[in-house]
Amino acid sequence: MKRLLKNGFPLSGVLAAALSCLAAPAGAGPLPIVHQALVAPPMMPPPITRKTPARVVVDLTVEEVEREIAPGSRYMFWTFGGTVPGKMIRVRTGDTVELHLKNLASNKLPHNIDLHAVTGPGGGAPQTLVAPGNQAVFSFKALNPGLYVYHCATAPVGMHIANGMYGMILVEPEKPLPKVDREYYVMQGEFYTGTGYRAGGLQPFDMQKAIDEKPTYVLFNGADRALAGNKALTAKAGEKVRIYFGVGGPNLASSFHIIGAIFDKVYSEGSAHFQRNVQTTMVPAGGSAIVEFTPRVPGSLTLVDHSLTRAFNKGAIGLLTVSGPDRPDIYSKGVISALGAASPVSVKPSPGEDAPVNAEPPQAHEAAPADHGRAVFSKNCVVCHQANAQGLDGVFPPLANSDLIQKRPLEAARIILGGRAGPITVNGVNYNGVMPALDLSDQEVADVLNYVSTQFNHGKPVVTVDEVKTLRAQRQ
Ligand code: HEC
Ligand SMILES: [Cu+2]
Repeated sequence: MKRLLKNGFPLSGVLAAALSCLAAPAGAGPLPIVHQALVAPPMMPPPITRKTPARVVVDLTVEEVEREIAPGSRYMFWTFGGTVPGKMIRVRTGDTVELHLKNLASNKLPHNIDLHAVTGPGGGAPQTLVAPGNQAVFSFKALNPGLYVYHCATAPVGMHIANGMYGMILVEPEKPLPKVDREYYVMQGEFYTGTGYRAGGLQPFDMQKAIDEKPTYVLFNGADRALAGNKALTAKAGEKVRIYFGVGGPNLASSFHIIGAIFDKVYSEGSAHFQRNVQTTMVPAGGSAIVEFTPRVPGSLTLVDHSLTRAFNKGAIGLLTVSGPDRPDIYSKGVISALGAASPVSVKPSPGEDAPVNAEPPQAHEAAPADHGRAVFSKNCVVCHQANAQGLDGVFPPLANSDLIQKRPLEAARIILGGRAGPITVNGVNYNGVMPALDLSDQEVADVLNYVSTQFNHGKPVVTVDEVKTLRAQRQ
């Protein structure tokens, strides 16, 4: 993965010298260029073995992806690199990070990135705001070692984070952390979906729930059971395990605890100093901790937010399966006997049987059969105009009871067909935003507008496919 920038002086004097000046601080030679390996959580990119600074090129692509948030329940996630949390970046103190933030043309919204490892305004956010189909290149020097959260900081910020736009960057100290046997990457975040926990179908984002800080889900790594079943973390008894743990939020702090383990070390708040022998560590929203422990007994360890209804009723639970020989000197079998009885009865739990995460089987729901207009609406419009088409104060105009749709349906069809930018007044309220073109067929445009008109404006179908076809022809 590593590519050293060849010292280009023999190539051509002036040009190479100029280039190397751009790439390196004054006085230093050109930094070797290293490409960041990006791996999906809960895995970590490999530890750094370099002893000197480099220019680390990170290709991070924003992807808006619809996938399961819980079995049978789907959600539109906004991600850094296609995963929640976003891909881990791993650099060394003194490195210069050259971040290429790409916003896929198929995305619907502008995004940016604020890295808590940056020294400077907005953590880089003002330098990286990109519309779909564009990329920003931004570089910064990692001055302080530590484990830092990054997140999208595009308005409404809470909404971007609540949809999954957070991850972490590990800035290793010059003298690296001691070697361990296993490293994992776990982040907690809440999700505010339109209906209840594990409700079926495509779930919209609910801004009011987010404002009230009443999440439907509190999750590790972006999905219910993301760390359970065959996706549980694993370790052998006696191995040293290190978890890079962070909280994306947007709102809740975590009382991070592992049932059945004691943290030998906690680098609180992701800093350079550690405490020993910790049971539960408090991690703030937008903060982190590095925890280390050594499982010694086979069975399941359970990762939880020890605010426990979040674990058992909202999903903040994960498993680490430990293999190895029994150690009755550390952890004996329970011996059960009737009070006053003579012969004890041994009860033998098999490893993993005690894991509460399996207590409640996932309920799969069939998505209700929806007409085409409603399907187009939930897939394409809800993300901005909201579940009941009520819009979002000052940001997205309402489609429900919209005077524009009621009085000028063909204008509405034109907007849905081609998008719109600039000042617009709906029901006497001014908005000034960008609605991207959504690449819908004539049929989809007609169906979604007729659905919105019938469902949310107490009207009738207002446009035909032929009319949309004519509008499209006029645009060309
Ligand atoms: C990425 C966010 C976004 C998405 C997705 C989106 N819109 Fe919009 N929409 C906007 C914004 C912002 C405006 C205001 C545009 C402006 O200020 O020029 C708007 C304006 C409108 C308007 C005119 C104003 C009104 O409230 O009546 C209609 C109609 C409309 N959108 C319909 C839709 C439909 C139907 C869909 C789904 C097929 C959709 N939009 C998807 C952001 C979005
Ligand atoms: Cu964003």
